[in-house]
Amino acid sequence: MKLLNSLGPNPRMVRMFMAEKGISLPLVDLDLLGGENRRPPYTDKNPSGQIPSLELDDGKVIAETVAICEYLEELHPQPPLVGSTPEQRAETRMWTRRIELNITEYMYAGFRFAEGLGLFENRIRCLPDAAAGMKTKAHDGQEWLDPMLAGKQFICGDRLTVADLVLYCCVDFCASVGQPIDPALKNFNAWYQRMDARPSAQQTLATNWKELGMRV
Ligand SMILES: N[C@@H](CCC(=O)N[C@@H](CS)C(=O)NCC(=O)O)C(=O)O
Repeated sequence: MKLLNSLGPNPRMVRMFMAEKGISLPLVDLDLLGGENRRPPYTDKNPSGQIPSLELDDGKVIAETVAICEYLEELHPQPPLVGSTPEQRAETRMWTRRIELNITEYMYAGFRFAEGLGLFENRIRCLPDAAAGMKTKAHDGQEWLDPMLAGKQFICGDRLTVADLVLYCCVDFCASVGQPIDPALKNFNAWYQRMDARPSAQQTLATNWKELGMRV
């Protein structure tokens, strides 16, 4: 089994999940900036043309970060980052979906339609006029989340989960490319600082991120 990997917050999220669990897998690096992910043979494996993917020993390919993490959790249940009871798993999935639908998808679209336009305009349909609105929607989602983080270590209370990793990797990246964290969101900022201090966050950050100008 190997992880098809590259620069970027989504591959970083899976690597951070693996680091938290102590899972080590061979990494195969693809040239995202050069568009290797948008042509065969990669698109024969993952037709969405996005990275990461997990290639199993029998050649099957699992794509989508959260699906990859769920699969890895089934193979390596400890420490649980989805959950060890039906209730915990449901709570994690509820929050992961809320985070993706209300925050991270808007943040990524805001980036792709603005600062990332040069990279994305020939890959996907980009709507530059919508960029500011996407960022506003992302901010609305963060503002909605902020009071619910009060008094909590993590999104699911005292349990670190994949929902935290999805949000952290996106926020950390986007803050470095034009979507700074609003200082008014006190709980959100404190949560971000706690996540950023984790060894897994530091271990998965590209050593040349400053040179690249983005936290990937
Ligand atoms: N929904 C996908 C998103 C993956 C994604 O957006 N990956 C980015 C890297 S962070 C990518 O492949 N970007 C290059 C491209 O889209 O061409 C997932 O969860 O795996």
